[in-house]
Amino acid sequence: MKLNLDRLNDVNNKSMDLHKAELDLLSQKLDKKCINAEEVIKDISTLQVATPSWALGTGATRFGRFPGGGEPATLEEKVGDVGILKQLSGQTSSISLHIPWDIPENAEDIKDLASSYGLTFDSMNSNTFMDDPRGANTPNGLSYKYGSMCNTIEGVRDQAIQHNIDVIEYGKRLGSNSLTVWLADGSNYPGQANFRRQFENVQDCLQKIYKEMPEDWFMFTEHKPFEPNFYSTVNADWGSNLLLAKGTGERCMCLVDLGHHLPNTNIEQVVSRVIMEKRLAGFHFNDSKYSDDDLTVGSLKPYQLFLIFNELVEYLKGDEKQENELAWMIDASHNTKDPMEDLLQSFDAIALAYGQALTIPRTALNEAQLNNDVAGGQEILQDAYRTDVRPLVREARMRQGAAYDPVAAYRALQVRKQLIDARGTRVAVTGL
Ligand code: PSV
Ligand code: MN
Repeated sequence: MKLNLDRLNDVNNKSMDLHKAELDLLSQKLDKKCINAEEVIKDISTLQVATPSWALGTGATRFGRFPGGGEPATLEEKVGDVGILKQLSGQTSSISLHIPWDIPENAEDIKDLASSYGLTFDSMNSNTFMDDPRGANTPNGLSYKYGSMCNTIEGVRDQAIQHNIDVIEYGKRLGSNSLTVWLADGSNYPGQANFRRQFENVQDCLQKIYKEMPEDWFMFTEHKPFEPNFYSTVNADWGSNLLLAKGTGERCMCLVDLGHHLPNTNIEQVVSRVIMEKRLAGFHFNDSKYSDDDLTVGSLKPYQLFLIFNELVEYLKGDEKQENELAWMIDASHNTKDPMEDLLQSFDAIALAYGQALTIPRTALNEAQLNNDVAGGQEILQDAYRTDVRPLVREARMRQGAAYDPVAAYRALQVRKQLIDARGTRVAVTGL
């Protein structure tokens, strides 16, 4: 389904007078700090965040699921939903697939369909953290119950390697250029496994998969300290992740999922360290109060998100570059919200944090730091964080033909109702 853009323009036009006045005032304010609003708008427009194929339906906890209507039941419908998100936000132009949740049986057709919406395929996610009921990720018929690449049984490790190679093959046909590997591997009880043996097994498997990647592909490994294993995970933290990346190859990078850190971890410093080592893959954005809550980006800790973007802007505006383009993706789940509304809120939060970080006067911040001006450095950051940059984000969106306020437009255009009319109230969303 494609939206009628004339109606979108009508909705946008209602806010145009106020928008112009706010944008003008903000541009003047930024000018005083020697920040060019035009440049910030352009930078915001170029930040495109991938939508994960598993986020388009209502998520669940182990206590149940409360689906809404009109959810996508096929990969084709999921691609259509991302097309709508692109039209409304202007901030997403790619889709990230999880295999075997979303197997592109006719990869070339799916690629063509996506390109008719202006979409491409982002990183391919393999899955050896569960046994697919159809056996789609267990080609040798062996279980991942006691881990995949860490497993003591060679046949299970070979099967996990083969699954990842299969995922790379799908990705090649879709035009992707990276493989994301998140492993549940670890142990639930002390004594269950040998830490070192598990790590070495995983390292060995990653090296074998790496050799099968095309030369222009990148591998992203994603760390997580717990869940579904609760005593230990093999790739538990950024240090383990960096060791694995370095032990695998030059094009193996560390992915940072914002929900995969123990409470109070200084994530912005983790980001700085990984950038220093030129190994940052990019992000799985989400937010959390407790752990891997997978909530809307910026809904709980927007200041932390801003501080992470402060590190990113320092990198993006600096001279020392990594080989890879950073990968931006949302990894969230929506239990009580319309998934599309939730995703629109997340795109907005990412653009806002980026916009705020772009308005930090970096020379002044650097001087404050060199002079040990503690309060001064804090003032500079907080001033940027407390600046309402929404007019810049709205302008960036509208210049791409998208919405002034995406959630309001989604409601005004009755998108969910149209989807329910077209698809019914069925709940057979795949991949959850
Ligand atoms: C695991 O918690 C994770 O963050 C990984 O990225 C998975 O691929 C994704 O969530 C979906 O389960
Ligand atoms: Mn993730």
